[in-house]
Amino acid sequence: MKFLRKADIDIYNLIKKEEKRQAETLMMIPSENIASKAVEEAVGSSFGNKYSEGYAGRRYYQGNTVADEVELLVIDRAKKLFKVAEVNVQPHSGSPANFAVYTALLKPGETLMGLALSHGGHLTHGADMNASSIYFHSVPFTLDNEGRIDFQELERLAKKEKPKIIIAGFTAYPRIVDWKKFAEIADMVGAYLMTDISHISGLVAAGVYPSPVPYAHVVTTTTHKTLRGPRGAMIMVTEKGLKKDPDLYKKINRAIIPGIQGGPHLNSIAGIGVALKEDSKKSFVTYANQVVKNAKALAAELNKYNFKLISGGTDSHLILIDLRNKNLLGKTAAEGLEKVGIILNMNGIPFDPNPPLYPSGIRLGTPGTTSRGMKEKEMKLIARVMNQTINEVAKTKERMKIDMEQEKKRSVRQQILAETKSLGKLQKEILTLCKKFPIKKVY
Ligand code: DSN
Repeated sequence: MKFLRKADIDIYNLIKKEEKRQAETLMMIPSENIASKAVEEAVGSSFGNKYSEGYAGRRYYQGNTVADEVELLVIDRAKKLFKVAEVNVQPHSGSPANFAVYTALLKPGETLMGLALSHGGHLTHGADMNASSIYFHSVPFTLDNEGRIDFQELERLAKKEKPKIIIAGFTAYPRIVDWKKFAEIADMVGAYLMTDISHISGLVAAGVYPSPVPYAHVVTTTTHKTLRGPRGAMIMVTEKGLKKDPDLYKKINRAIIPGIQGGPHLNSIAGIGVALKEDSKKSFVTYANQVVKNAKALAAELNKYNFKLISGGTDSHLILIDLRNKNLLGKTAAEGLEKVGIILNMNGIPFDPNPPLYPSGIRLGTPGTTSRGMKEKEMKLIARVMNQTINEVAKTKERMKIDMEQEKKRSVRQQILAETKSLGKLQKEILTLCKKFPIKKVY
């Protein structure tokens, strides 16, 4: 970064600071990952200078012959990797990708059904305050008491509400989804089945998580999670989708531009292409397998430490923990873990008695640590440090006689963490682990 360093020392220093933060902590937010140097170079390339509204062969501006080549190449790679009929690689990220599908298939006020935000669905799956429920009629479905999708309720609601789209997708669901069951219900009521595989697309590409492609009409995904690419997204149209609606791809393309976006980010598209090539390698299959093995190992250890895992465990990269038996809010636990270098997020749990800003759970995952080469042995260490951290913080809270209402105050949480003296020692353990597994970004 010699040019940046000379031109703008402030931004250069902040980038270096963030690199150091990432190097010295564990990336355990399940939607984050460490893209390769090759991906970074493509994203930083001259493609970022070009405007390319439209699609290959039909651009509004001149100078797009190379843009056409790169976009078609990336589409081709995505089609092959996911075995789909058509792909749009232009969505700037997951939220516009999902909104484009709704724009393509629904008129304002028509009905969509997605997993409730409080049960692990995404904001864009019809959550209150999101455009997906402002402009469309959203009927959420939920999980059962075991933390699994409640297909009986879904079927009952679908028959009653006759949605035009059923969304099978999530940000906090650790289990394998029964795509076939979703398809049966969608087909029963004549709905489009849209699957949002943002979290698991890398696992699907590698064949370590079942593909929804034979069952869905449309599949959306971001490209920066388990897929390990740059920030961006794709909308895939399946053979089944084209059978239901031969104009489906055209409708999706029109919804992206002129519907909701202008020019595509060609530099990100080039980066997605690089990632898709990496994702086609045998080594990526090994990586994706290890992501799941690590998550299962971590879940097993956490169970031993009496953590209450939603659904009891995981089949994927993701773990959701109900912390109520540990007497700590998710926020306090996440902040305490950040102090020791374990970066994860607070999260709502199904039927959470606490409000969304002070939820009862935490969510974590293994894509980032697996990209650094960590395996089951390291997961054991991480589980132990998590357990010690949470126990120590909870003990301090008890000693200070702090109740949950007080715990919601930032200053009180800071006080609890400052009084928990053992965090420094635990942080050193995590730092040593990070140093043993440096971030290389070469896969
Ligand atoms: N923020 C992402 C996640 O963490 O799941 C989804 O947009």
